[in-house]
Amino acid sequence: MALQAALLPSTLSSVPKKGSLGAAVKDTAFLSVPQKKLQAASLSVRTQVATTAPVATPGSSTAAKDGKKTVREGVVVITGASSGLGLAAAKALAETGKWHVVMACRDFLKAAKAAKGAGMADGSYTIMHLDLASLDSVRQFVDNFRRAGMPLDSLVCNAAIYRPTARTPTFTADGYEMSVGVNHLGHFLLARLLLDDLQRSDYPSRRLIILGSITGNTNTLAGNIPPKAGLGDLRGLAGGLRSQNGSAMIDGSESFDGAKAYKDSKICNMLSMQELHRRYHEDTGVTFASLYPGCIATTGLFREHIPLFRLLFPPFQKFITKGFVSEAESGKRLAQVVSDPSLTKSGVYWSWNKDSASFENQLSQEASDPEKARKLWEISEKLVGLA
Ligand code: LMG
Ligand code: NDP
Ligand code: PMR
Repeated sequence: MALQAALLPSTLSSVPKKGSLGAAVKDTAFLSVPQKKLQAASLSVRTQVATTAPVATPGSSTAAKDGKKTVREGVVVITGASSGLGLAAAKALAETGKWHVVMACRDFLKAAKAAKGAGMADGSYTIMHLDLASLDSVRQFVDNFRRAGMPLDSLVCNAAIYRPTARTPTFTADGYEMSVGVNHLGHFLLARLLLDDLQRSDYPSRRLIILGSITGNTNTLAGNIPPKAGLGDLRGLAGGLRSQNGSAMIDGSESFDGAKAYKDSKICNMLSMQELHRRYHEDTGVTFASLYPGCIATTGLFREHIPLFRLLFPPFQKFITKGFVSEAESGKRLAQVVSDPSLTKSGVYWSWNKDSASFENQLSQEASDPEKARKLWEISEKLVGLA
């Protein structure tokens, strides 16, 4: 991690100055990073990652020569863009030429390889280090992002881990159970901090998107496959999700279940999106959304599942449940939630039907319980040091 963090400024320094953007870049804050440090670091990764500052200063974007308003290139931050859905969405957005993608990833070199492997054009993305298993890293990411001088027009909280067979918990740097720590708490802090940046953006439609899932919703068949999600009265979370003198499970149960911890974290994601909507949509105009992109049975999410599962799960979803979607298709769906002008409604949990048309889906009772959302918000604020 230290190596990746050290490499970070180099991506900023190796910006190819394309066309008029180059001049704009000079005015932005990010060149205020000490030059010596930049030069030293840039040598090592210049060939791996090329980045470009996508826009001039915020607010300078809409005047065109013919008097018509044109929308400037947007900037979207996607967490966990080094594989699966995040990578596919990063590619889909970058390919439109309308978005510069900030890939917020824990493994810098893996992300660089993934972007190249996916054929993403140099200059269409920037990789920045973010390890959601550390609240310090989240804060550092926010600092680094701000120092880079880019506006923030859309944030996608996509990264996740799933530990389906784990019977004992592992913990984040801050001592919280890993699945909820990464999938919910890390993103909760990130979203809260970057909300200011979204608010400052002059982009026509600013969005904050948090991935949900069908398996966290008990109003579906998939949500009824054991172990079922359920936050109970949040006593385990309130106790700090630690094993000693408490529980690593949100509902306070004594035994740890990695599959349930993941599904619980997805309820947290969906509740957080709605609480953000209630607290901030009206005042900020930011659109808050969640989604179930379909069952992307081939991603790295299942890397820790037993081999038999990994073998049978894709054909099972393809031919039996018909819930399967390819990574490319799921990437298009997420890209739609980021940028489609028709998906501006806030507080919505999006899903897609058999014809790949988006619709507003219903969340389970628990995943839409405002009282639980408020309680979750208050406890999470304490755990991440915001209250
Ligand atoms: C559990 O294990 C862990 O134990 C638990 O701790 C937790 O981690 C949990 O939620 C996570 O996972 C996972 C899994 C092991 O256990 C189960 O899911 C139990 C159910 C398995 C029973 C399968 C019954 C299937 C019923 C579907 C209907 C079948 C009809 C078959 C007809 C065939 C038609 C040609 O399970 C596994 O490892 C494998 C589970 C994978 C999904 C089940 C796949 C079953 C069918 C296989 C079909 C293959 C597709 C062929 C497609 C041909 C199409 C023409
Ligand atoms: P992948 O495992 O392919 O991608 C997850 C990403 O999260 C990876 O880039 C991974 O990084 C990153 N990540 C994991 N831990 C951390 C961390 N501590 N800090 C920063 N990044 C981290 O899974 P998917 O693409 O399938 O999942 C993406 C999202 O989609 C998740 O939110 C998941 O819940 C959701 N989802 C997935 C479904 C599916 O069927 N696959 C269905 C419904 C929702 P690295 O590459 O370094 O491992
Ligand atoms: Mg599930 C009816 C359709 C359906 C859908 C859309 C999913 C999605 N699943 C469905 C049905 C079933 N699944 C059935 C009938 C079974 C029993 C065989 C089943 C089993 C199953 C397992 C063991 N399914 C799983 C697992 C996992 O380990 C995955 C999981 O729970 O991850 C948390 C999973 C999933 N099924 C899905 C989706 C989208 C997942 C994984 C991803 C997620 O929610 O993020």
